[in-house]
Amino acid sequence: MGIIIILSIILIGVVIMQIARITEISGKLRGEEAAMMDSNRRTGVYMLVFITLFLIFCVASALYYKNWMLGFGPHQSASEHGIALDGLFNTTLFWTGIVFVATQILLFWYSYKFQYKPGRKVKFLVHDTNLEIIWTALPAFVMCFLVVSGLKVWNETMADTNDEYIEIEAMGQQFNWLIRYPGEDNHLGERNYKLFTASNPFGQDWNDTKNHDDFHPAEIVLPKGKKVRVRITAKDVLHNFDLPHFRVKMDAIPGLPTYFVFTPNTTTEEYRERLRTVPEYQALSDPQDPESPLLWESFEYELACAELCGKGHYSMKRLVKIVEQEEYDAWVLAQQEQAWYPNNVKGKDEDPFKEMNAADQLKQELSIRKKNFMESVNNAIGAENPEERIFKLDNVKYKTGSAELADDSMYELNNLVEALTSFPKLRLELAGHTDNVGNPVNNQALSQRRAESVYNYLVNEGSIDSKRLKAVGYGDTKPVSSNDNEEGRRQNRRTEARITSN
Ligand SMILES: [Cu+2]
Repeated sequence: MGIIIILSIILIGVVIMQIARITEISGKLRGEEAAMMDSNRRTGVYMLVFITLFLIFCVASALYYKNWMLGFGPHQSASEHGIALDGLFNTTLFWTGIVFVATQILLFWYSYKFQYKPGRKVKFLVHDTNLEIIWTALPAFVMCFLVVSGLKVWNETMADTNDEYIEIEAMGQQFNWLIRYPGEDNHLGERNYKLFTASNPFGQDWNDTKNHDDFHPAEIVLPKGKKVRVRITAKDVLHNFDLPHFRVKMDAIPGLPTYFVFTPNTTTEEYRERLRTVPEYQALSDPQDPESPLLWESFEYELACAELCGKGHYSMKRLVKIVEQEEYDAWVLAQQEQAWYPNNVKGKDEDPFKEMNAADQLKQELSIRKKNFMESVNNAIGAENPEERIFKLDNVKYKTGSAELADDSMYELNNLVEALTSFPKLRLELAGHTDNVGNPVNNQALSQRRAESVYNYLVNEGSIDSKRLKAVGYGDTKPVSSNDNEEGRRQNRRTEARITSN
């Protein structure tokens, strides 16, 4: 393809050269001056034809593509400041457009009008002060007007007001955008570039607890009508945070955080509604698939990178959704589950709160166990059927082959002490059971001694009246599950409390 294009260009060059030579030779035959005038007139006419076609093409293409262009037709800005910004662009386009059209027409018209004619003399204009004043003052005035109104819009847009806002962070890297939301506390935590690792893509400082609820969603979701401040940073090279539909565009510079403040004022759904009646958006979103939604139905806002930052630049796209406040709140709640710290850092080596967290976790687990245990005690007390007036001491464990209580059995035994204290009339039979592995006599003896260990703990450590308790060892005589597999045997080795009266 490339070779064909190059060959065509060379060929066209050769053709033009040949035509020029033929004109030259024919000129010699007809007389120089007549030939030159003839050629001038023809060139002048060509110029007029060209500028006419060119201007028609400019206007026609603008009309043809108007429904795709941001700032026109359905593509009004989806943010508040964007409307002022579009106005600015339109004003600039209006003035520069007048100058553009006028200069182009004059340029080409003059080349026709002032072509060589025998006897015509050039008029020399040495100096004209009035003319100088006019062509200096006029552009200066227009420029001042454009620059001042531009500064006004810029200052209003970028003003860091005291209004309430949602702050999010976007960090560009080759080749994607990392997004960070502040989580429940509404504050983004501290970060430091020295902390970048594979498991810490933002370099968040986990010592700062404000980081603990920050989450990193795959897409940007924002509520309609709320002010948003985006912190814009870059990890490696220059990127550019570009939300074209919101007229938000700002460089992301490594080492120099920038920001942009904007207020989305159109939800994704509302924007689709705008495109609904536009003929250009009635086509299939996937021309190969007749089932695919129409273009207006599948419209989505997007975040792009507007800086040529490397080979994968084109892939730096993120979905942006603008929703109503309630939907946003629900989304934040769901994303909160996936907060980075609890899912990727907590309890790991890089977690500065590792030990504290481990203690917290045990505490939490014990409180759940306690709640479940008390529930089973209450159920057993409330039950009519004698077979249901039993609760298991699942978390009472013994050292292997011995009746000595394992260290963490005390948590459940203390719960049992509490239950016995709050139900002073409660009397229990403490029943030890084993699986059928080994000698039945030994099993019976072991289960008896294990039941007695529990009995002793309750009486000695819990100060429970010994008359309320009785320890019985049943050995392997009362299995609750099959002894043929490990899971069944595990269920059979157990200690239970049977309510004898209450
Ligand atoms: Cu980029």
